[in-house]
Parts: sequence; C-alpha cells; structure tokens
Amino acid sequence: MKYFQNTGSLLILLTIFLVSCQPKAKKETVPTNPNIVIVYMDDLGYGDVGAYGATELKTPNMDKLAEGGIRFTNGYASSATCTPSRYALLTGVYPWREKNARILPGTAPLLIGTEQLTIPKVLKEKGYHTGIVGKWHLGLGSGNVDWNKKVTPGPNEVGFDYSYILAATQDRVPTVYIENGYVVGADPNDPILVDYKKNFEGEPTGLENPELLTMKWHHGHNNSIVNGIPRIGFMKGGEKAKWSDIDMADHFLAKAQEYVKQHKNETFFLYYAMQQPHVPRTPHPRFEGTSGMGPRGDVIVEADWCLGEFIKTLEEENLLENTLIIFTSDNGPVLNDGYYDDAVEKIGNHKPAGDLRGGKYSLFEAGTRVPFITYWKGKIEPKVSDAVVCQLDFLASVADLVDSDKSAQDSKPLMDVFMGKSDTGRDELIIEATSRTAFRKGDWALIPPYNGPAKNKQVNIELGNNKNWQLYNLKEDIGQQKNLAQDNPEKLKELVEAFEAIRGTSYTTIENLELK
Ligand code: NG6
Ligand code: CA
Repeated sequence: MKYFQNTGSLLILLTIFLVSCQPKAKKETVPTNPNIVIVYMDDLGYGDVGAYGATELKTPNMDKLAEGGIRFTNGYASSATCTPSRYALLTGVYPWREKNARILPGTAPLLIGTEQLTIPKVLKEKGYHTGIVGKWHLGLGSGNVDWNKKVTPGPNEVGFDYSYILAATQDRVPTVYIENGYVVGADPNDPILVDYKKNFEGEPTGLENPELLTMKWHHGHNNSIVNGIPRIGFMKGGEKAKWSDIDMADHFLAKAQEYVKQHKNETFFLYYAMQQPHVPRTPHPRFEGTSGMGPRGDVIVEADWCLGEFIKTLEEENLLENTLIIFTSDNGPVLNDGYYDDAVEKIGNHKPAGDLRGGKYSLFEAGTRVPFITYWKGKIEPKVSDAVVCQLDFLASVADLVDSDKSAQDSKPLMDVFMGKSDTGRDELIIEATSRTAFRKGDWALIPPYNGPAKNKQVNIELGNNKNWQLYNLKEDIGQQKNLAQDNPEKLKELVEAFEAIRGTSYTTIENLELK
C-alpha cells in the first residue's frame, strides 16, 4: 500500500514537472490568419454603387459592405481594361512591364509565369487553401490548347488549389466552364474546337445569320452564335458543355458558396470574380426589369444580390468575423460595349462614372478609379478613406498580414491602410489604359501626349488622348476639366520627372510615335 502511495506521489510530481517544462508559447493563443476573399467585379463603375453616390440604381449589399467597412474614394484598378488589371492584382507587378498584358483572346496562352509570385502562392505557403471562382481572362495553356484534354497551365499552376472559371470573357469563346483544367460537360463525341481567325465550315455567325440572334451586335461580336448571342471568336462542338448565360451569376455564386462550405475548417483565400456588368448582359429572368435601366442595371442588381447571398453564407458558417473581404472592380464603366442592349437608351440620370471623366479604356480617372471596399466584421472600424490605394498593393499587403517575407516589384504593403489604421496610402501610381500610361501623384494627375483619337466613338468614351501634356488637380477638379499643364510648368516638370523615374523615358507619346 505504502509502495503504491509513494509511486502515486512520485507520478504526480513527475506530471507537475513535465507540465511546467512545456514551452510557454504553447499556452498563449496563437493568432490565426483570417480567410481572405476578393470579390472582383467586371466593368463596375465608380458611380454604379449607392455608397459611391448612385441614387437611381439600388445596391443595398454593396452599400452595407461599404458602410460597415472602409470605403476608399481613391481606390484604383491598375488598368482601364480587364487582363492587365487582373494580372497586376494577382502578381503585384505593373501590367505595362508585361507586353502581353492586354485584352486577351480566349486562345491566348497563360500570361502569368508558372514561376511568378502570386497572391495565392504567398497564401498557400502559409497554409491557406486557395480557390478561384469566376472570370479568369489571363490566358490558358501554352498555345494551341486542346479543349478536350486537360487545359494546362492555368490557375492551378499559378497558385490556386481549386479553380472554376470562364476562360476569357462572357462575350468570347469558348463559352464553357472549366474546373481544375477540365471543361465541365465535355463530350468526347462532340469535341470542342476554337479559333479566333477563321470560322468552322457550315457554322452560323452573327454576321451572316442575323435571323438566329436574340441579341444584336453593335460593333465586333459577330462571330459564333451561342444561345442566340453572337460572340468574339469561332467555336464548334461542345453542345452539352456550353454555359447558360442567364444562369451564370447563380452558377458562380453556388460554386463560391460551395467552396466556402467545403473549406470552412481550413484557412482559405477565395478570388470570386463575377462576370457582371460586362457584356453580354444577361440577367436571370427574375432580375429582368428590376433596375429600370435595362440589362446593364439589372445585372448590377443581380450582382448585388449575389454579394448579399455570398456574405450570408459566410455569416451562416460563422466565418464573417474571421474573413477579410475586399470588394472592387477591374476597370471603369462602359455602356455600349458592342451589343444593342438599351444600356445607353435607358441610362436616365444614372452616372456610371459618378463625377469622374472617361470610362473603360480611358486614361482619365473613370478608367481606373473604381469602387474599392475592405470589410472585416469586428476588426475594421467603418470609415471613408481618401488614401490612394491600388489593387497592385494586395500582394504585399496580404503577405504582410500573414507574416510572409514575400513581395513583388510594384506592390506596396498597405495593410494598415486597408485595415483603417492609417490614411497614408501611395504617394504615386502609374495607371494603364490600352498600352498607354498616366500618372497619379498626390492630388495631381498627369497624362502624357498621345496621338490617338480623343474619343472612342463606338463606346462613346473619351480616352484621354491629347497632343499636349495634361495636368489636373483632382482635389479641385475631380472631373478633369481644367488642364493646368501650361499654367503650372513647375508642377508639370515635377510630375514628369517622378513619372519617368518609374516608367523610364521610352513610353509611347506623340514625340516618339513620330520617331518611328
Ligand atoms: C473589347 C470588346 C469588348 C470587351 C473588351 C474586353 C470589341 C469590339 N470589343 O475588344 O466588348 O469584350 O474587349 O473587356 O470586340 S474586358 O473588360 O475584359 O477588358
Ligand atoms: Ca473588365
């Protein structure tokens, strides 16, 4: 008995000793990284959101996010078009450094190098599960893709564990979804062929068969017809794989919700890239007529609903307090982008660009200044921030947040700004629009001289081209009406020097265009 008692106390002593030897850190709660979600819109303008001044168009869910988070008034996409903006967002590299970073056809090879650093790679290394649902538009394969086999390299080779994408744009073939490299619904008996140069024999086109169209093309968009809508590029086969345009928003939403539910017990990064309000605008019938502005307004209402449903899922899964949500758009707004869809006719008093000048494709502010919101329930104090921030900065900021030492050439670590702890954003930023570049520094915007037309007549957007330098004080003149370049040569010189220090001197302007 005594023997057992002694052994018992010995064991107790030993246990106390062993417990007290445990390293201290283990007892403290180790902070876990949050889930990160980027909700990326396609062509949503600065003025298209209630929180950014829209009154005719109702966007209650976007507004709720803005009101509960930080609404940036100087938040920028890197480019006034899609591919370059998406390239910069994922890699943290200015798109003008990559000559192929321009609007890509559906057959373009993968633009991001498989060795290149990306946001999902940074996060993967820190234990995140990474997914993309929605629009890709960064190229696939290495040229001559066989759509009937595994399409690779693609998102899964640049850091995403899971991908469910549309290859390019809703108006470009192939009009199919691709899950982890495989066309969903592919049928070996009905192989998919895609070509951007020539049609496949006997296949109808928008140009030759207007009688088959349910949506009319205005410019471009007159190649293969899918679901009555003429597209850019030619496609044959894959009947069962073709998407339903009116169901696309619901389809991507369901995939995004599924992704969250499947990975709720891991730390995840989801890039949810919606296709709205890019053309062709095809709202689900339950959203038809809801905006009074025709399909463009209706798909914004639809996208707003999708956002609300998606956030509901995060809430139901108890993830909202542990998820940083970033909401923004790849470029500014456009009304007629190639189809007759009443966007122009039914715009009424709505101003898609707010008080900004220009729109998609433009070097003026509306090309790149977009809705830009960060939200993290319980962690971000609601406010409006005037700091200049860019999607280019997500990579370095996110790396900072998860304690990664990774960074990218042009990306600035601005997590304090995205979290609302600081209002010191970028001092300078180069923006891009269809291979031209402009500069923002402090309150000033600089646009070098360019030869091109002042306006793209088809889309009815001022592009920012002018034979003279343009200099605007955005604080006093947000609509860029008063060119101060002549009156303020010192400021002009200062900005040109700062711009060229980053951009170099071989950018295209009238002068060096004339040299060619
Ligand atoms: C343009 C298309 C436009 C749109 C854009 C890409 C024509 C005439 N216009 O070339 O409709 O598809 O490319 O938009 O074809 S983006 O948002 O993906 O950059
Ligand atoms: Ca776009």
